[in-house]
Amino acid sequence: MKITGVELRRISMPLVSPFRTSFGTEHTRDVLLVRVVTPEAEGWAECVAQEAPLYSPEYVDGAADVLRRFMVPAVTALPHVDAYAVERALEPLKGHRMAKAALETAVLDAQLRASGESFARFLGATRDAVPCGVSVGIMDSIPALLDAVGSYIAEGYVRIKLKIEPGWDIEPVRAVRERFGDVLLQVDANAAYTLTDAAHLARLDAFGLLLIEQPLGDDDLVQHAELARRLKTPVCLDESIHSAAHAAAAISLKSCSVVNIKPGRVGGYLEARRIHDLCRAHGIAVWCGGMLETGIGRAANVALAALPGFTLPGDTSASRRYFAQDITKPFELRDGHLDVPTGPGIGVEPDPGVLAKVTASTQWLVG
Ligand code: OSB
Ligand code: MG
Repeated sequence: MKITGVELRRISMPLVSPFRTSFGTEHTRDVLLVRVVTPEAEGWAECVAQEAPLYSPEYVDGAADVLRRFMVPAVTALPHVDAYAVERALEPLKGHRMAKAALETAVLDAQLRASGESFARFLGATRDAVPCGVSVGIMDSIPALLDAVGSYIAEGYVRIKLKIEPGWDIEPVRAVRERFGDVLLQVDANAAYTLTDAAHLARLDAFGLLLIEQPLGDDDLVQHAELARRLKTPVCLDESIHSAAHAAAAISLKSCSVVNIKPGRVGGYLEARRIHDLCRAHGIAVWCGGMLETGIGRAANVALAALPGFTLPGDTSASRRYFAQDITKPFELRDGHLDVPTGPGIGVEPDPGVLAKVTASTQWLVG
């Protein structure tokens, strides 16, 4: 396969409600889509970088820039391209894993559409539907939070994740536990605490949480290991795990007992699968995180979440949790699960009419 050209497309997707975390509030997803064209097939992917570098150092304008200047030229120069060749060609470029993941995933989609194989089959999925959780943002009040959680539970979500930060932690968790009984419940701090908060975070032990996600800083693997010794609640890492090497370090240091795998954060589905394999071999549970993806990113995540080591429900929620209108056929919850796409590649495509309506700009890069 040889690449004819690559399209970078920016779309603007209003969220159905603002999403507040310890690092900021999002109202609209400003998404970069990558379309790879080859004589055999086209491939689509979504870059998960956000508008501002608050969750990670990457941001969407930066991702578009590094793709345009360095990554697309490196890949269009290859005589034979597949996802592994893209990974090797981009390896000398430091960082920018979300940008790399988008290009590698678009090529993987094209390659699999050409061969007629689904993402799920390529990755080694063992299930045809995955149980879904939902990530619930920080709210203005406890009653507003209880309303939101109540409607998600009514829709069928099998696990609730509450975003926390200092000043919004013990009381919201207590209120959700009291109102909704033994629902599967976990929290995500997005790096809002330090090790000096250990005694405070240990107060969460009383609520039987599945896990606490990324309580400390991105670079704090050693401090997470110390915190994990002081908490009964299992520690899960998100921001700290950039690659399989980081996962190996976290496992050796005992920094966590659970890993949130986001393919964008780790540079793509090939690396995401390696982290899954490594964690599975070491008895570390994994689950599939999310970055408020459209149907394009969600389709591939749902395929990944169907691998055998994904033993906890993911943040792979239905389209309507994010958008009034998705750019693909919407993902809908069925008995708390999403069906794993079975068609070639990611198994879904953007609706041209919807895509035209949400597109802010396009750029065509020729090899
Ligand atoms: O930390 O998991 C996170 C969204 C954007 C950035 C970081 C995170 C999140 C979520 C939402 O928690 C997950 C989703 O529903 O896609
Ligand atoms: Mg997280």
